[in-house]
Amino acid sequence: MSNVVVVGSQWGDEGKGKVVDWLSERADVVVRFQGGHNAGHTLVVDGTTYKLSLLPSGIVRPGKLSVIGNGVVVDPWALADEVARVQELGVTIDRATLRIADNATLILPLHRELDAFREEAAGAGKIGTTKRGIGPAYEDKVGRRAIRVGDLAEPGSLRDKIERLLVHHNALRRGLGRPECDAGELEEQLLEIAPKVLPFADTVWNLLDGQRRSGKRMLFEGAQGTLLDVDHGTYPFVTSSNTVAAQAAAGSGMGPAALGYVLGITKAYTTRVGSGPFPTEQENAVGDRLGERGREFGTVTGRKRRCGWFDAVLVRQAVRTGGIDGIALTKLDVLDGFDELRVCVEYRLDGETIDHLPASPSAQARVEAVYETIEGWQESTEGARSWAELPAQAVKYVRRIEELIGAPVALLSTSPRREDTILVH
Ligand code: 2SA
Ligand code: MG
Repeated sequence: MSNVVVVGSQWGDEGKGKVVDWLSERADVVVRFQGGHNAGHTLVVDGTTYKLSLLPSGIVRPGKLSVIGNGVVVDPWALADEVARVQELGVTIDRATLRIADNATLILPLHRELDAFREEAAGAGKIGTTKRGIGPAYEDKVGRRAIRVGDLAEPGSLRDKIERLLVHHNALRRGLGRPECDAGELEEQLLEIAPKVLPFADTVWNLLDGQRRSGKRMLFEGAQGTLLDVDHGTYPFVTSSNTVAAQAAAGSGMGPAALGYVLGITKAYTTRVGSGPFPTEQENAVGDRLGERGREFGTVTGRKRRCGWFDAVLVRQAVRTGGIDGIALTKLDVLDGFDELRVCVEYRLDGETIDHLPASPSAQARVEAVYETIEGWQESTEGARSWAELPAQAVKYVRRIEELIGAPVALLSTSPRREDTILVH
């Protein structure tokens, strides 16, 4: 197996956790390269359920190295909590199993607060963020005033960095009518949490380069999905990082040639949490049924997900912008028992037919899905472990999706259990 990058090809929650876990068994190193604890991956291993947010999925498997790359935004308190929670389930987490890039940006309490203040102030125009402080932390990174993991190891200069950061934030907070932050208090908080983070800090690009040279197999674990990418997604209703596969290189400090196969995790229908355009959304019995059968609630925030038909236009766009070589199709069993299924094959915009989602937010909100109807199947596909076990109509549905998106289905997942995975090619 070459190295593999796993990305979501829709709006996140495609079932990446299970596929990453399946692949991590075959990898030596598992690397996260963007996002933070806004991600939520549920893994079921030997009957134990692990809910991971920030830690790479490799952490639950003995003998794997898990790496949090420079492209990730790290909330040190969330990290410490998650490490403690996973350790309680019997997992060993130490420097042999976890490393964190010393040049990764920290999420601070003021970022979480700012995220919440802004969402509250935005009313109906809110993004529907996870309120983890992700956006504000990335803003500070790009604004060149962030506190980074490695800064915790230099207590002598920490105060200066905090004061520089607070010039910006306190002006912002005054403008929002919120109390200012105290530099001394933040310094104290950071020095207190530092011993929980610094044991894992490392020069990750160098470590990964060495791992690669010694032939170790790497799995790059994406969070969220292509339509939430800050450039290629449904801007401004996106997250604040690049979620496409190319970010695996920049967000870990490896060259693009290190990435290998790009696997796009794709749900057999479509869901989205938070606000923003969703052309195939079904605010009706169909959407309710997909949500109930698919148990569509967020791992991290427990929010109910919006549900709709499969949108081949969006996934085709994700295949192209992300360089997706093949997809893992998940949750096909949720479609069992429908008389008819619909798949969006193109859009209508102001009387014209278009084959992609335009960049303009107002155009995105106006596009209408054009559907093709495919006959459903009444048999259960849940737990199918071979192609031959699938009803003929289910095979037809999968084949039509491949044709429409221009990428092959490499894996088919037919239940949350890792054994229920069909390797197609
Ligand atoms: P943010 O917090 O700034 O990243 O939010 C911006 C938008 O990105 C969406 N977003 C997500 N969408 C789906 N799943 C996500 N992760 C968790 C999960 C979600 C949860 O995997 O289950 O538990 O609710 C995720 N993270 C960010 C978010 O909804 C905004 O639209
Ligand atoms: Mg998720």
